Amino acid sequence: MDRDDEKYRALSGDAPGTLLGAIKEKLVRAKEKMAHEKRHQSAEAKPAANPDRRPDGKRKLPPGQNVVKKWPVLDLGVQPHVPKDRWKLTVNGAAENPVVWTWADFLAQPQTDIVADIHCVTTWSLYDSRWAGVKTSHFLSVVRPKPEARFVVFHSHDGYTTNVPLERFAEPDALLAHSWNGAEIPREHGGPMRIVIPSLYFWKSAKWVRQISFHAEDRPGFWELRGYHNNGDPWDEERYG
Ligand SMILES: Nc1nc2c(c(=O)[nH]1)N[C@H]1C(S)=C(S)[C@@H](COP(=O)(O)O)O[C@H]1N2
Ligand SMILES: [Mo]
Repeated sequence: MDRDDEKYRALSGDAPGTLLGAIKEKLVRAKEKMAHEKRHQSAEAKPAANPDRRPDGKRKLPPGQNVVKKWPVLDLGVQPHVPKDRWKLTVNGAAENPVVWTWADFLAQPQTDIVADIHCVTTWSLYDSRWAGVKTSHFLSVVRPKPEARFVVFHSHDGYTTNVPLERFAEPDALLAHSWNGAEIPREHGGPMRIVIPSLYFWKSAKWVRQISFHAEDRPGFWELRGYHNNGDPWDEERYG
């Protein structure tokens, strides 16, 4: 087993039959290299870079970001097809009520809309997406993390994982989302269900989610193991570790 194989094994300690083997290794390598070289890091804060303000008066564009009008697609080279009638969301780890939801269960939960900006670590930002789905705060009220649970890991159908502290996951504008701007989230953007955590760089918003795990200890995910920052707050420009 060579070094790369070992890395993938290490990361895919979950789903047998994920599509990791099909990942575009070159692409992963290139992004990993960028992370190590700390590309895209702005030399200094740019207070006057964009005059746009949020409703609360704060700047709308985090440091080092550029606004795009078209929504880019980023993945590991595979875009899993997950039919809704076979979709399942499994909760495990430190939770009092580790549910398994079908699509019908998911849609039977209270539904919420939020409007938020997307900030990708590769420096694009997309303003004003309207997402619909189930608030993470509602989800948490159902699954009830145990007192020791402090971190959340998302596991996706393409083998991707990413980690967030429980309190970031619980933020009031974070969603388990199924719709974007009035239509179902397209497959390439993570449909039928993806996570949306607007306060963090978009790599923390896992697409094609199949499992949500609660842990007492932090467990870095796919990009966090490859040089991305563990927290990923765009306002603090936490791009690379
Ligand atoms: N399952 C999965 N989720 C993922 C990724 C991925 O490769 N697989 N890429 C992440 C990264 S790096 C980004 S920037 C966003 C891209 O989402 P988009 O393609 O909808 O723009 O998804 C994040 N979630
Ligand atoms: Mo990204």
